Amino acid sequence: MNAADLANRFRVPGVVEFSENEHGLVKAVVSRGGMTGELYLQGAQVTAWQPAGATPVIFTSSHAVFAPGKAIRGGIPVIVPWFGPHPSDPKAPQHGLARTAPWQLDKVDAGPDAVTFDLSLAIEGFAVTYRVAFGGALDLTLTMRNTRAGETSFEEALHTYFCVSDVARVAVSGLESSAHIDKTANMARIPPSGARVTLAKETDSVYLGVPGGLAINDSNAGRRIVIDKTGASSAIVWNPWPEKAAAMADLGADNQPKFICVETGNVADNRVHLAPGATHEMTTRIAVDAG
Ligand code: TA6
Repeated sequence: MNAADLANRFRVPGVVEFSENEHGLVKAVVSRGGMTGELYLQGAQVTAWQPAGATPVIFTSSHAVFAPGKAIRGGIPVIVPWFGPHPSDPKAPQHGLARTAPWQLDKVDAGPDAVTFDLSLAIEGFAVTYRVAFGGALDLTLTMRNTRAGETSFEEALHTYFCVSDVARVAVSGLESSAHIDKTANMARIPPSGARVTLAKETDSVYLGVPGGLAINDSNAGRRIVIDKTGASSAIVWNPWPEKAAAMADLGADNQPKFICVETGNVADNRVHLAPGATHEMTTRIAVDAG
């Protein structure tokens, strides 16, 4: 549907508005009581969220391309049903099919605590539903239902880009007891460090069996970004560092220090197995405090 059709069905004057760019990409723009947010229908991709009285929390590259079929660099890409390269098809797109697909918007509810969007997508034997609630926190719920006649499995991640003062000066807590796969070191398996995660070089780490919530401690900015999760056993920490960022036309070295990806999901050893008709739910809640 185009912006006009969506507005006819879902617009909430002054709270939820729809617009369309020159390439026909449609987004919802949310604003209420000082909180603002953005959601593109392509990929059901959140590209902005800023709670009232805070600076932006969700990062989107200033060089991002907003065009049909092109993954938007930043925000919260929804990664299903595989993470990274396809396990067997080298021609399949990296990070699954959902993040460039046209999702269906099913409902918008401007409730007392949040402005909530319900979206859905059918891909490769899965019925996917995704709820995004923009409020004092950002609440995300991703549900996968197996519509095949047999058992299946999948990987998933909410590939969230967070605004930070300087990626070299933040520390991620909540991963101290988890081993990780180091994708910059030929997929080496690294035992738990017992310490918060700091970045001093290109970092691409897939943490497995992550027990609880996470936090991005940005003392330089005087804030902490708190990431609570349910149904998600993996966490991925990524920043390409300047040299690789410079080679990414939709990122660039200028954007590189300003974000960290701390992603929540179920990947690699934590992939999810589903019986026919079964569903799996994953939630992520993002909030900020003074740290
Ligand atoms: O989540 C980290 C990662 O898998 C990195 O390996 C890097 O490829 C990043 O995702 C971005 O992937 P993209 O396909 O969006 O360029």
